[in-house]
Amino acid sequence: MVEAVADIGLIGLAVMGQNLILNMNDHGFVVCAYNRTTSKVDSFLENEAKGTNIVGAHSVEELCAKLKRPRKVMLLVKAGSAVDAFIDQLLPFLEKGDIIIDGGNSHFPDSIRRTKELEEKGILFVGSGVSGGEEGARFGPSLMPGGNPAAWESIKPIFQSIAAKAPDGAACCDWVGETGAGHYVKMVHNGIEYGDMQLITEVYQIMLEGLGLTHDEMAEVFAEWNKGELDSFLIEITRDILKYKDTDGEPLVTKIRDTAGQKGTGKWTGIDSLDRGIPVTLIGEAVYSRCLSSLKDERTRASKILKGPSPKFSGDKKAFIAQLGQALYAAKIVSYAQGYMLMRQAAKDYDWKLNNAGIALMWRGGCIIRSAFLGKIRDAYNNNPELENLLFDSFFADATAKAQDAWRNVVAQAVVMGIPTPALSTALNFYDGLRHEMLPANLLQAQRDYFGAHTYERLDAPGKWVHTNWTGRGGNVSASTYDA
Ligand code: 2AM
Repeated sequence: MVEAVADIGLIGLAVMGQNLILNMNDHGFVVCAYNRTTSKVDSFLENEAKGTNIVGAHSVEELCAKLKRPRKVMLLVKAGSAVDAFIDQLLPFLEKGDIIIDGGNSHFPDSIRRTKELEEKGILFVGSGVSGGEEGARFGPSLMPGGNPAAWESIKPIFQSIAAKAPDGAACCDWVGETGAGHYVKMVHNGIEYGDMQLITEVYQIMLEGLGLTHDEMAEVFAEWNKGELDSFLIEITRDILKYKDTDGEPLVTKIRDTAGQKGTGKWTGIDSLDRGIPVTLIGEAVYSRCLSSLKDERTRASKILKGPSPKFSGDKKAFIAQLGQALYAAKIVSYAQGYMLMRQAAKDYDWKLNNAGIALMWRGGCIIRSAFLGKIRDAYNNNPELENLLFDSFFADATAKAQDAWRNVVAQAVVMGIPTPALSTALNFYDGLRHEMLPANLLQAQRDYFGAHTYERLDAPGKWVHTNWTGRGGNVSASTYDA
């Protein structure tokens, strides 16, 4: 009879899995490690895990036998069929009330499905976003668990002790919501990361081409920004990157080919926003900007054919740099507001009770988008859990109001100089669109009714759909039964 000694089992001994195990061990939990290729279990126990309380298993059966009840098994394997395969292998050795946690990069619809399928079998499934890379996994990741809420009490002590801590000491891990909510929120997190990075690169291009600053001067600007409301991991690493010199003393960043890669989670967020009809324009522009960057050969040809203005700024540089910081801040607020709009809609669509303040806290530390600013978002949702839009919170409404003159000037100057600012400007366009009670969609509806008899709703008769015979020709029949 194998003794049930372990608090949790972990399957998947790639770097993320190994580091999470070591992190759990540091916090006093006994972990049982297993991997498809079992030689990795032995090598892990003999090397990285030597001298720790970590135990190993050479089969799924042995793993389950070594777990205290309710059993908790965390998967850190390749997303997709490997997760389903392990779930199938585990089921014969689990009992009702046992917990399976998927900490991989799964797409949220899979987590919705797995939660439901396993619930029918009495097994509690958790799909958890894990952010912070290898370093985060080892010393404190941001953890975003969602799924079957009945699992939370059992896994909470482990998750909250291994998670990153915000500066106030709070764990960057809380229950996100039901079924696929954890992986959904992780997806939106990644999309927001795309947006934050894109905004910083636009500001960099303006400082480089428009203001003609050196990389060391720019590093100083970022260092200054990192002391204020923009204080964040991405601003901090940008400062360090700008200062970093190649062997010849030139800034290394200038030697990097300007084509951005992507793994697809930003794209998932963009596609999801289109599916849900929520204008997450900044992340969309961030994804498209990476696409445009990768058309390097075409851009090289275009640079010789297409004309533009001279990108030289004439004016008070110091004042303009301060305005750049304001523009960056305001656009970032819009980006998070859009991300929260998307999560709000998904919560409606899937009937999730999303923990909005908790989400900001989970992103506050441990992950790439960690920033001081997320503390303010948490405050906004703590003050009003039903907040319709982040921009309606008085702190953020005031912040955007204060920043907007600078923001408008930055976008205007960039347009005049011919420097692209897709994210900074789409954020401003969204802001202006949102604050217009009347948009020109009345004309658009008229056009649709004109050419396709799609009907329109009158402002003075809400709910009443009418068709106008705009030309005097044709009939009065509306197109409610067909789409032209
Ligand atoms: P391996 O060491 O046996 O390849 C990251 O790739 C982790 O996912 C590794 O632990 C790897 O196990 C595991 N993994 C990848 N594909 C898998 C599959 N189809 N079935 C089981 N484990 C898999």
